[in-house]
Amino acid sequence: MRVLLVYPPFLEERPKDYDVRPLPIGIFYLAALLKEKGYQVEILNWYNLKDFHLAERTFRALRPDVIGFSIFNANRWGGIDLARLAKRLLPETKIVFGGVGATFLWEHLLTHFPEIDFVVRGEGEESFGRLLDALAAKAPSVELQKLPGIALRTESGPMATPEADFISEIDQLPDPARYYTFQHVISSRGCPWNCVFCGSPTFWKRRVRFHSPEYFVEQLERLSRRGVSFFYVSDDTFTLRKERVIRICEEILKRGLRITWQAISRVDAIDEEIVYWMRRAGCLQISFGVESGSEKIRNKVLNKKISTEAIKKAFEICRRYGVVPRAYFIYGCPGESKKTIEASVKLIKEIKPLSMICYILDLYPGTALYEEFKRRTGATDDLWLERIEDIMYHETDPGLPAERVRRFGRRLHETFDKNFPRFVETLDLVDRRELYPLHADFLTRLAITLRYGELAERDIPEKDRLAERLFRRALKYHPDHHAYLGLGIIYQQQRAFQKSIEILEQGLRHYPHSEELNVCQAVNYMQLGRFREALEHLLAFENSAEAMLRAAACYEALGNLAKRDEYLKKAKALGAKI
Ligand code: B12
Ligand code: SF4
Repeated sequence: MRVLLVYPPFLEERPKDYDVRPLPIGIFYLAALLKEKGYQVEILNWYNLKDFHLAERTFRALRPDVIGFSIFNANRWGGIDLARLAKRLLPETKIVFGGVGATFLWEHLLTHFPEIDFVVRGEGEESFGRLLDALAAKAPSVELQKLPGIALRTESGPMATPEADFISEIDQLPDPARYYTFQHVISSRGCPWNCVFCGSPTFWKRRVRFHSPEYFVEQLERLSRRGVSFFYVSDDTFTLRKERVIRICEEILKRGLRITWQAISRVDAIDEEIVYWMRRAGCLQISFGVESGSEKIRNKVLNKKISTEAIKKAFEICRRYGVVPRAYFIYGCPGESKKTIEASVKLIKEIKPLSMICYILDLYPGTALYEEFKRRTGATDDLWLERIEDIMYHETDPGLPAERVRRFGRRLHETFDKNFPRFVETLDLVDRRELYPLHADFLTRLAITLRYGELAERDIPEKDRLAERLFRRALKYHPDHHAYLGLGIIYQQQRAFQKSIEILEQGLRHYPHSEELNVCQAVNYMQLGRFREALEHLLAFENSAEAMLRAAACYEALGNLAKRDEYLKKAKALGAKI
């Protein structure tokens, strides 16, 4: 049987699509299991599909027996539109919706959209596997109605079968890294807490199941052998079990994996020892849901259950160990006011995050907040018949006009941007010798993020001066290659060529064969008209189109046209566009 798994397009186009581009992790788990069961599986990441003719051609060419759509709230319509198209072209093909966006809206979806045949509710592997087996065996509807964990249409209307049990040992699932390459990974499923805005408690029923450190690190190793060197560890709370996290980190170090990664945690689920091990094993950033500076909003309204003290402590630990603490804030909450936003502003200034993301509170089916909204307003799931991605809480609260909420958002962002230089200048890294190279790496990365990464677009004052100081500070800990290069480039851009030459000379003492340092140095000499010295830094890099091109320019300046042509030819052979 041929199965097509599709991640359908989102309704709205985003200026930055890094949040929606990655395929949901679950798709890889599903596909790996189906492959091992002998099904032919194909995955299509159509998160930004615009041309439905492409979908039409694909459906016609592949003629899948089953198409499974992975649904979030925001790509629900993309799934419905594609399902409609598929059903028109291939009426015999069974359409299955799964994922968090389908699980809680199964009744709505089956009631209003005849093109959807089944919804798989909750954890997908076993339920989908059983459904496919039954479809392959052409089981009649009465048999299908006995399969746990699904919903389907019967003569009397949509019905859900009893809930399926969770897979007891998730290590038994085939490792998707055997078949696929991906960057988002999870080492556990579920979260014991119960925040009202989050789908996890209802979806995973507050039970947490863990992959063993061996399973997880084996997966990382498989992926890293295929060239993945950075991972998003996307567990709801990666650090739930301290001993396990430390074992994972030790295993990464034991296997000598040269990887970096980031993780999600809670402020009350980390301590110094965990952060120390995570840093040593390549962790660059830990994200924490801080949500609000107002205790009332955080703990009463959102039910986050974390204290201000715990927040401060977690951020302090990360800052001392050279791990970027990222703060997630939510605004536009019930009871939000200037006062509560000022409480967030105060907290931001105190905890000094080095990265911050602010979301407007959304209402997702499956969350306690969404249920409360339905009770409060009498709304029903029919509201999803409108072509909208989601509903923001403030749209349901006359006390919170949109413009006011936007102002709140601006205030939070401005606070972060304006204070960021101080957040960086006050970093006080823990004095442990074995961490020195990592400290240098941390400071260098911060500087690079300021100049080229997510912070480059923010309105942070005096970014270049800050970056320069960070690079300099990094070099006090360790002769970091990128810090030398970063400084060399900054001075070069300031046209302080002699200064740039001096710092790059220092770098070249440690990394004489570095192409980047040598080419950057050559550029300095070229700018000063010292072409022979520039050539000394270029000629060794016979495999670099850029070095060969610059060498040709040097020869031209020196009047040696034969050599110029020789090097132009070399550059061309290496792919340089001349
Ligand atoms: C990691 C994560 C991310 C990562 C995505 C990593 C990735 N590639 O998956 C990032 C940071 C990119 C992200 C982004 C966003 N996320 Co997110 N994210 C999560 C998180 C914390 C974990 C998801 C996860 O890995 N689960 C574990 C795996 C095994 O489960 P799964 O992928 O859901 O798949 C299983 C089942 O759902 C099902 N299944 C899935 N697809 C299909 C398809 C078929 C055919 C079948 C049969 C079954 C099936 O079977 C799978 C295996 O058991 C969840 C919370 C949670 N705990 O679920 C929120 C969550 C999914 N995210 C959420 C949101 C809102 C977003 C954003 C829209 C945020 C934003 N404002 O921009 C974006 C965009 C959506 C997107 N592409 O993910 C919401 C979704 C709410 C909703 N109903 O739509 C959640 C539930 C959190 C919440 N607020 O409640 N997210
Ligand atoms: S927001 Fe985080 S801590 Fe709260 S229930 Fe969701 S995953 Fe757990």
